Amino acid sequence: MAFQQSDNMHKFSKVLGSAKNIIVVAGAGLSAASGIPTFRGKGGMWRKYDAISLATPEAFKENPSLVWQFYNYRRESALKVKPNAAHAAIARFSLPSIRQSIAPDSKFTLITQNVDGLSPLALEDALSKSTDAADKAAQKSVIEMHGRLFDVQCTECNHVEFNRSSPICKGLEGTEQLVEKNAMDPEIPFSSLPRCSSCGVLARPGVVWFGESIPHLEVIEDIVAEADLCIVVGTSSTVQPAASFADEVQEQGGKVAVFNLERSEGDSNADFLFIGPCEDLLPKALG
Ligand code: BJW
Ligand code: ZN
Repeated sequence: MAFQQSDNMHKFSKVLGSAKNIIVVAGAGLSAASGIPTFRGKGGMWRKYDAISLATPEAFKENPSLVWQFYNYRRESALKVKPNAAHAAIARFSLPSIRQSIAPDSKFTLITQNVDGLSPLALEDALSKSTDAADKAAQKSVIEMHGRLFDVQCTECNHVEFNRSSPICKGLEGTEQLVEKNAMDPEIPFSSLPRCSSCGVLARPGVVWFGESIPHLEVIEDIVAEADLCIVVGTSSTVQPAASFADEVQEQGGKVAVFNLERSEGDSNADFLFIGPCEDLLPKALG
């Protein structure tokens, strides 16, 4: 029989209900309704800023001052926003007590490419509202595969510190306005940039740049290899290796459902395609 894609939420619920190993692969669209710009679409960051000069290890070597201003700006923006209904729907679904009635005896992992920390915050919030012991005991179900904006990582000893202070250091205070105008100061001295709290040398943002390997990719690959349902949310599916996870799940006989505001790379192969804002669709799909 020819492949038939569906946009039927009732049929999706049936597949969800019988899935045993569910993954959500998320991208910037998940946080769009919180007010965090995406990378590639209309108003996307890579339309205003040059990714190669800001999100590669070479760029940081060349000019850590520019790169730190960009990430300071991103940190300050992320500190001002809250998880939205899509983060909340995923977080609730990740709780065993809730999932049990929707997809009995299933395992769940959110693999997010986002570095904004909103999914872990939504999970904390969902957990704080639960009184169920199984929820409290459950393993953390969020993997932030491209790192975290609030991790500060030493360039020498690799010490990583989770740091949500604002400003991150005196030297970057107020530089957000320069970034807004795309007029960053190329000459903030090294000595005024964030330092490692353990050994004192220059630190870098704890995110994964182009050309860098994904930390613990083998753990992620094992989870993907077990999945029988891959729910792809708000990603253009253009950045590897995350862009391949859906195909891998389908190749091993699993189903794929894509939730995106617009058509995205490879979505014609998905078993389910739901076009619209994920903050509206996910609470219905996972509720
Ligand atoms: C909504 C919505 C709403 C809006 N509701 N939807 C194989 C082939 C070719 C190249 C490679 C390859 N393997 C590796 C590479 C190189 C590279 C790569 O993939 N390049 C491609 C561009 C071709 N990958 C890497 O370098 C990765 N490393 C790696 O694989 O190591 C091994 C290796 C290295 C080199 C060669 C070979 C192997 C690392 C990638 C790191 C990506 N880093 C960034 C920056 C992180 C820090 C930061 O935030 O600054 O990660 S780039 C940026 O893109 C960020 C994102 O996580 C990532 C993905 O973007 P995302 O989330 O998809 O956002 P958008 O904007 O593209 O899409 C948003 C979507 O949301 C749109 O579709 C909207 O429609 C939708 N949307 N509102 C629902 N309300
Ligand atoms: Zn150090």
